[in-house]
Amino acid sequence: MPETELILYDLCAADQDRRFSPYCWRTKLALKHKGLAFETIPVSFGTKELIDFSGHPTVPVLVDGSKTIVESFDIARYLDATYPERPTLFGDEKAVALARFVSTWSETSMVFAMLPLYVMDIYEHLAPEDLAYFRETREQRFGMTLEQFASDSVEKLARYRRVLQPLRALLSHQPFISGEAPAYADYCVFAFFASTRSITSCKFVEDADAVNHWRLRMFSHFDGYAANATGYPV
Ligand SMILES: N[C@@H](CCC(=O)N[C@@H](CS)C(=O)NCC(=O)O)C(=O)O
Repeated sequence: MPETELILYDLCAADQDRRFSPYCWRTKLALKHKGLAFETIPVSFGTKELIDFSGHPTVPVLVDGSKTIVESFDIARYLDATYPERPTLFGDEKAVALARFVSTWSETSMVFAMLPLYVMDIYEHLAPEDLAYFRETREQRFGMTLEQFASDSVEKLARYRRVLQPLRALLSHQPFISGEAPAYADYCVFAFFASTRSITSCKFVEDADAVNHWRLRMFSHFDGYAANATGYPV
């Protein structure tokens, strides 16, 4: 029987191999965890009409045969429900609730502290035709220019590292967020490190930090899947 083949629409920079969407990284890592074969189709801000068929404005968009699934957390839930015979991404329903908290923490508190540190790196890696869209939409979101948002980077890096304290404390006790082995909560957070590596050499954490040790474990997971993607040195 042929392996299941799923299709993922994945955000790319000017260089189509640089995949910088953390939410798409969550889905790629979830698919690897399930052991499902998949192909990615690069989508840039300027070619977003490629996902018009989904009726949804953001990637990831996953196509599984006749089904189209959107929103990274919903995709992970879908994969566990549809492929229950493969390794679970969550475990039981209580673990889903906890993973949802981790997901929300990472895409609010953590990313708002992290984004000023790499927003200009995104900008510098985009295709010329995507620059105006990115600047306009993000400046509207931030309520200031990209340059203002990215200013005071030394102070902002220190603040970001303080925001990581709950993660640091957890990873001082156990190798992964999910315990002895990584699962979806790990992918939710690590996705931001995997995605930023495609556009910046900044590692965001100090070498001795427990978060860095976990980050390196995650990069080497799945035979170095994330480490082998196009990007700066791990
Ligand atoms: N809540 C969504 C967030 C997805 C998202 O924000 N994707 C961004 C890329 S990282 C996107 O597609 N942006 C399109 C745009 O800004 O036009 C999820 O979890 O899937």
